[in-house]
Amino acid sequence: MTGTLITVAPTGAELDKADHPQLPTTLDELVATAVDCEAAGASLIHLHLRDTEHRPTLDGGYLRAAVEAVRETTDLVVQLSTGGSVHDPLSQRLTVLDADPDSCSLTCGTTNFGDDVFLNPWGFMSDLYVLAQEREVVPEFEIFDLGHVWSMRRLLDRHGLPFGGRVHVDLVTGVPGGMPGTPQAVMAAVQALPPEVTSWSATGIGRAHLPVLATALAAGGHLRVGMEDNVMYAKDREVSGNAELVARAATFAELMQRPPLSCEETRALLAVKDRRRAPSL
Ligand code: KMH
Ligand code: ZN
Repeated sequence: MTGTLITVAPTGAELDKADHPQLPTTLDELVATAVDCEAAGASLIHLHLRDTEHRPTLDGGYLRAAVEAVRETTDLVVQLSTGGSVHDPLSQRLTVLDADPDSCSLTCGTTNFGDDVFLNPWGFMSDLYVLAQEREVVPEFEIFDLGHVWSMRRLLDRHGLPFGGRVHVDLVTGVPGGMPGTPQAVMAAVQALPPEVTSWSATGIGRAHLPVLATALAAGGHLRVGMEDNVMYAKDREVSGNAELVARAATFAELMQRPPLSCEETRALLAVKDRRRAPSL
């Protein structure tokens, strides 16, 4: 069994800065979070951007600035969300790849998302997948429900393997409308994954956070943590920041004899293209 890829999803598109002042929403806060989380054991960062009013944005200027700043200050694999917020139009979600990330999320189907709908019709998934192949960006297949596994199968059948040839899946459990954050749901999805899958991680939203983390570690999966998915460290105690969640995940991983992967190991695991600037002599 290998070490553990720890992804941090520090911000998301759903929480309000006013309710969670420690949520990293400015570029400076994002960079500081990225640096702290890398030191704590993360090797991949899943980014959503916020504008000057701390509202979710897919504006290319914000996306590019964040990709460049995180790449400049850390060795983390930089993944941009193409999910955005439930209010973002599909056409704008496709423009995310213009910011030249190492990786992008690719959700494998429409799902109810609380009172909203997170829209991912087949045509959008298919266009995004082919665009990622053309731009040499490694997709992370986001599975919110069991049926999404079959949509991923359909993408692979129709378009072949992603750039780099590795197939990395993230099971997002506990969204109201998706599969529950239980060991049983995680294992049902894992057992349904096609043979092309080379690695998988899992996250549990809210109180599913720890049970899903423990299940993934025990079953040979990798971890995703962060304030996008969970803001509670314990009952009645909110997290001080993202690094605290990464540090706890790293401790669990160490205890399970699957220590955190370095950024270089994660780059190899996912076969991302190296877009970092060569150091000047
Ligand atoms: N914010 C959610 C509607 C992704 O990043 O690709 C979608 C999401 C998934 O967070
Ligand atoms: Zn996201």
